[in-house]
Amino acid sequence: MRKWKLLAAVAALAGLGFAGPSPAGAQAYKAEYKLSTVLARPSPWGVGAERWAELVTERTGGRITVRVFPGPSLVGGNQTMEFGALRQGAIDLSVSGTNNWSSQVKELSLFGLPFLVPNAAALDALTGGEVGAEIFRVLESKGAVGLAWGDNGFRQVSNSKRPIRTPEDIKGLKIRCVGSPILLDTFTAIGANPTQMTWSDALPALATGAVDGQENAVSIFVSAKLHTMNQKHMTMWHYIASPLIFAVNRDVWNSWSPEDRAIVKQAALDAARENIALAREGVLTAGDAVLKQLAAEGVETIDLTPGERAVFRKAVQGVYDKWTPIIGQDLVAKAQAVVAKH
Ligand code: X2X
Repeated sequence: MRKWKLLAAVAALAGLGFAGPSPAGAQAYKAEYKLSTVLARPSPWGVGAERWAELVTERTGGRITVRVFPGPSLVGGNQTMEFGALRQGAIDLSVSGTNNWSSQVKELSLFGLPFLVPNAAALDALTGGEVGAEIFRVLESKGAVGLAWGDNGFRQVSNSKRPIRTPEDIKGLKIRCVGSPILLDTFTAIGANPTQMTWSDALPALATGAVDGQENAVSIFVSAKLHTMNQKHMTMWHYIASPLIFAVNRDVWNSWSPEDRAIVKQAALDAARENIALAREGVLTAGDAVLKQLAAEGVETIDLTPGERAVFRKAVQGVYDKWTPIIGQDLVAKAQAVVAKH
């Protein structure tokens, strides 16, 4: 037993010994690593992504130099293609929303189930527990190593036409949705007219009135200045949470020394903590700081009563029936059990 422990210790030390910048026989590091993110600063998402890149570059003394590509320009702006590019190696690292990857990783539509997650504590219990671990195992089997969960905030609905309190109010409104099929089904179920487009196409579509509304987190609404794009009515229905995932291409991850992997992971956790704090600051009800500022810009915020929210929840039951088998019965049941405690 003692001898075994000694051998293990020697092996670990030898491993560290070979972990230098250009060890003989080990895979060479790239001169630069590409990090993809939909959003740049000042959005909390962009802060998380850019901070991760900075911390990794700094803490590895430049052994791993990370360059940020927002937009996400590495996939021609098509955010739904990001996961494929990450697993194939066109992207080395990414900070992405679960919605954006959900058409390529079906389990991620879990977070698209409408009105599943009631509050941030429930979201943290999901991502920090067995559900999050299971999703990271799925990602790894597909070629990406998940290192940390961040947050983009609860997604609210805004529009240029009228206040929304009931499914009747949203009927027929043309709503831009992020590219996740479950969200299109959700908006269709409540009577809206959803249309999917990239974020870069969404902004001119809102500005010109080609679409009436959109669904996004308040922090994104503010950083993109959607109040200057006709968005005067915002309903705080918290219909989905939108966690972020900090991930690395699996081959790239395996090419790094254990020491560097630990640095990259810790940097992801640190950057995610900062991102989460910013994403959740003052954005949940009409009385919160950010929404008061928006009110001064002419944006009317509507808080739904629990009863009003329940009417929407009832209207989307068909989405659960259709999507639970696609996401996986077990995973959905596990998530519902966690949520029930909050
Ligand atoms: O496209 C969006 O709406 C955004 C920026 O929030 C996401 O990528 C999920």
